[in-house]
Amino acid sequence: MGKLNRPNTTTGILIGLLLTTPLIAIFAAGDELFGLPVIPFDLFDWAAQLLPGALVTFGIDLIVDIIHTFDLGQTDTAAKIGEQVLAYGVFLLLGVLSSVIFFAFMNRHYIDDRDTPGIIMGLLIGIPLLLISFARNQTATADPVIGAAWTILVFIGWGIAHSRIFDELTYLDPEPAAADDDTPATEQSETSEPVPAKPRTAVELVDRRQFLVRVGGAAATITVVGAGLSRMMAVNSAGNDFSAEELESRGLTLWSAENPLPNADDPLIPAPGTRPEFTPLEQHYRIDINLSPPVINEADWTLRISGLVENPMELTLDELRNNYEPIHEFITMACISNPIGGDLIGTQRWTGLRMQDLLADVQPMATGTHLRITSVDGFDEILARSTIERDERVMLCYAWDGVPLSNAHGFPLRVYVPGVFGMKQPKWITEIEFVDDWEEGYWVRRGWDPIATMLTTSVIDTVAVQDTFEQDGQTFVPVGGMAHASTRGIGRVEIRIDDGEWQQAEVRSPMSDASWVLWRFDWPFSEGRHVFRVRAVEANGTPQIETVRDTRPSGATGLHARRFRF
Ligand SMILES: Nc1nc2c(c(=O)[nH]1)N[C@H]1C(S)=C(S)[C@@H](COP(=O)(O)O)O[C@H]1N2
Ligand SMILES: [Mo]
Repeated sequence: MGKLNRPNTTTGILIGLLLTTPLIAIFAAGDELFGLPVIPFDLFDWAAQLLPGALVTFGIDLIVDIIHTFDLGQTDTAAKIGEQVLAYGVFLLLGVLSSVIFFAFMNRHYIDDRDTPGIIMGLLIGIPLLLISFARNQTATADPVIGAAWTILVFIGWGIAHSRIFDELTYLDPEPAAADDDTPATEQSETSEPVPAKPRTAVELVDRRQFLVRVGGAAATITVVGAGLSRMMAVNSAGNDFSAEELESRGLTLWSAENPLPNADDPLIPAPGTRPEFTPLEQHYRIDINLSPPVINEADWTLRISGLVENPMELTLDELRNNYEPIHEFITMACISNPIGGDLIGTQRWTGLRMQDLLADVQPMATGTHLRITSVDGFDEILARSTIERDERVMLCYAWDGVPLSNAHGFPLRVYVPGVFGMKQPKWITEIEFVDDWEEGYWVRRGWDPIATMLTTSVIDTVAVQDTFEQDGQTFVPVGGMAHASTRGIGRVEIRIDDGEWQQAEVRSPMSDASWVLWRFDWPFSEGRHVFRVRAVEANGTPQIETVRDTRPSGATGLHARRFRF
């Protein structure tokens, strides 16, 4: 009689990779095509919330640092892609582990049924992951029952594939083992009981390698098709912004497409290569705790205002838009994780209602001193009532650049609090509860600054050596960039070349008292190596902090410098 073939650990790993890779592609395609849950993302987001805050923060810092150091493109996009790859990697590892355990189990227990073990395996893995997905997912737009059925079916299919592959690989080989058989004879003695297997006729026998190649081919096909479908769809549904076609189909027009900026008549022309003064929606950075942005259906959404108030309210988006006077403000927002010179900063025109107006309607009790704001993704922040009473700019915002917020930026409603970093400005809010004490918000519990005052910063965007001009026999190079002192306002911007004096740059007027300014300095060209430094001085004369300090816990400080050789 021939020898007994059983899949070894290496085969288990190989099969695990071959079966779990297409599984990922299937989930990605299901998301893009039908708004079905992406189990690997839900698992990752769920695990990230359970892990100690310090570890998560460390991970985020590390990703931002790596992107910045190696200049891997726009930080937020690169970071999300990095996180998604990590999420897929973790899922793949889990899948491979499951396969190895499955084959090890099957090798040791004889089960006289082909598909049942696989179905059981699919359920054992699928059901806990489905529960995690229920607890965590906010991206799926499909009916939850359909999402659940889909998830379970996909895992059962994955399990059955394991069973059938095991069945194919386990047979009594009528020939003596080939020399290059990758199941070494010694492996067999590891098991205590021999596993009976169906003898196969020569015709039924498929060469094992050939069989694995076939499985691999099928896996690759599913993966490529799934990934291709996701890519095709992702272009339309990234949720990061509205494409021109989507705007048109919804009858929307960007405010900026039809209106000049409030400082449009400022004569100072920015140096070529300076960032856009008004950040286009699709270029605005995105930072949040979700792998893909939550998707909220407007019809299912209300803002609930509860707690220590005389008049609790529940408002629809239409009521928020129509019952309160809309206000507009040009706002520069930055992430506390933005390194010096980083791209996690942008300026947009925010539209919403004054929180002061809302306060007048809900009538907080004397004891209701703080607002606990919660979001659909589990994010929360606390806001002092006195901040709202002091500053009429505190806003509940529902539009950017004249169109509804996109999913990525907090549809349907987000908060704006002047003077503080983005971590204090929840997106996708659902509830405001008046409470009688301050408490830590989401990122504060994870070790970041409880106040998170936005710091003064200045950046050199360009030393435009391609755009020199002559004046009085001297060649000048336009140098330009941005400076921002939050709501404190920029007093002046200064440039220093090498060890020279600090010299004043020309500064454009700001778009608002909350926006950045663009500056320009025409540098008298000289050959050689040069270091350019920039610093901002606030309106009241306070200079930008020069001490080099990392983003954690209160935001980065230090001066931006760029080196050039001409
Ligand atoms: N619900 C929710 N709101 C959130 C966050 C989040 O993770 N969840 N991240 C905050 C952080 S850290 C920043 S920097 C800003 C970024 O807003 P943007 O993505 O629209 O630029 O959103 C803030 N609001
Ligand atoms: Mo942030």
